[in-house]
Amino acid sequence: MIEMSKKDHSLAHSHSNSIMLEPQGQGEIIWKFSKDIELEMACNIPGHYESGMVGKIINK
Ligand SMILES: [Cu+2]
Repeated sequence: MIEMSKKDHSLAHSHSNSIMLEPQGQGEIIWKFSKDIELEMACNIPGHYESGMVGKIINK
């Protein structure tokens, strides 16, 4: 996927709120919240959201 993102820049993740990983890869994003919040996080690769690459962030 990282190689694909070099060719199709719409797939690139170049800002601090996302990370691109190879399958089985690991990474870390640190988000700090100043209040209780519920968010949805998801992969933005076409078809991945629909395949279930989505989750919730609940900060309480
Ligand atoms: Cu994905």
